[in-house]
Amino acid sequence: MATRLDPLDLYDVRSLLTDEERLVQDSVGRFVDERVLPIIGDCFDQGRFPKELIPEIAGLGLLGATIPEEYGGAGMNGVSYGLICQELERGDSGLRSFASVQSSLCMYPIFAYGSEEQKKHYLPPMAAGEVIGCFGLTEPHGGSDPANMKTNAKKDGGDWVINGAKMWITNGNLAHIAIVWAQTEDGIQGFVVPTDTAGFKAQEIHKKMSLRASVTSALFFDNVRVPDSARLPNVKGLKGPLGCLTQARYGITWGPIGAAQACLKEVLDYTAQRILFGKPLASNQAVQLKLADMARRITTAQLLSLQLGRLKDAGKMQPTQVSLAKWNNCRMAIDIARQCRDILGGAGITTEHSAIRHALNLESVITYEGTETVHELVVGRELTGINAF
Ligand code: TGC
Ligand code: FAD
Repeated sequence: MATRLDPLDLYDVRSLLTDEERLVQDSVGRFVDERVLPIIGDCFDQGRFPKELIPEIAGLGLLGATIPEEYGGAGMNGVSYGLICQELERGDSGLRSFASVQSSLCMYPIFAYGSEEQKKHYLPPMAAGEVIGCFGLTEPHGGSDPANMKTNAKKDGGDWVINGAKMWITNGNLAHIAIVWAQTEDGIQGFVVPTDTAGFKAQEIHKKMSLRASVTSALFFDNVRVPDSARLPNVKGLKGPLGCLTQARYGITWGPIGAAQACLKEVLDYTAQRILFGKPLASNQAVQLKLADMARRITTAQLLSLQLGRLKDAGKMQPTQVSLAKWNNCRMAIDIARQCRDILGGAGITTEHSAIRHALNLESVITYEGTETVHELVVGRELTGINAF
């Protein structure tokens, strides 16, 4: 009989990685196995982000992984960043969220749109995990349509005065700085706002049933005054924040693969041992059909993200391609997590097993960074040339 395939990597996608990419995956994977998995169920139960892990996450080079070394980043390629997201989300979507926001939504705009002074001042301590960021785009009246934001920044002498509110902001109450997108006379602009500035308030959102091991906040700006040096000088318009979202969404295409792999591994172990009607649950055709379907969908997602990563590293990745993969891979993972929860029976309803935690987390992942519908409509627009928003 041929050697058995790796059930979590049926197409040996790992063989398509470089040695360096495999090394990155292995080191993050070890960190997740040793440091995250033993505590994350309790963190989720307690509604606690494990911030004690930040120094280790930073030490592994996972914050600003693709930012050049001269600014404190790890100078990795896009595929390595994707693998980081995949392994972190194998642990928990909340950890991947933390790294996505810090890297793609906060360090990236400073790197891509910031002044040299801003890059030198902020990026090295952010890579070290000493300065944590949050990204304020969504507003309470409707996140899918950020062009309609009400938060505004008005010029006053050499300063800007920001008023408004942001909603559902990851890391909001952890952050030392907020990247705030506001309407100005010249269109939407971004500002780096230290969270100890007078008039800034972050209020943590409680009662979440999803991403419980992550900090989510509302932000309020009451005449927050910042100097012009806080403005990101090199971008104006919606393409500023959307450019950041493209980076983060790319990473999010990889993350849910890890969550789905964690769920599949768990039910493979469980169904092999669970004896019902005198035989292992895994020996039932109905169960095998479900497991096979999970492997099919994980494999498809792996190949999609890897090709997307290769396009990214070749400078050819298009936002529509990111939308298709974000939609496909989030849908794949949430369906798998829910089905795994079902296969675990009653045992599937507590955080002793990971499926329900992943399923609940993925309710956020499929919503944030553009809902499933938004990404479907982006693809529809590409195919038809008609804007349906
Ligand atoms: P549209 O008119 O198409 O474009 C405006 C300008 O932006 C450019 N552009 C992009 N640039 C980079 N990346 C993209 N993905 C881009 N999409 C568009 C475009 O070329 C144009 O540039 P220019 O030079 O011509 O001005 O914009 P639209 O109004 O049609 O967009 C509609 C829509 C619905 C696609 C967009 O508004 C959208 O994506 N809405 C969803 C909003 C969203 O995803 N919010 C996420 C908030 S952050 C978050 O959720 C973080 S969770 C993180 C975590 O915890 O992990
Ligand atoms: P809405 O935009 O009100 O959408 C409601 C429903 O309408 C959805 O089902 C949507 O698909 C549908 N819909 C919208 N438009 C259309 C249309 N044209 N046709 C058909 N249906 C449509 N935002 C940030 O800025 N920074 C963050 O760090 C951040 N972190 C988040 C963390 C969590 C845990 C969550 C849950 C959200 C976070 N968000 C963040 C916000 C997130 O991006 C928004 O929730 C998301 O963009 C959707 O916006 P909304 O919640 O206002 O829903």
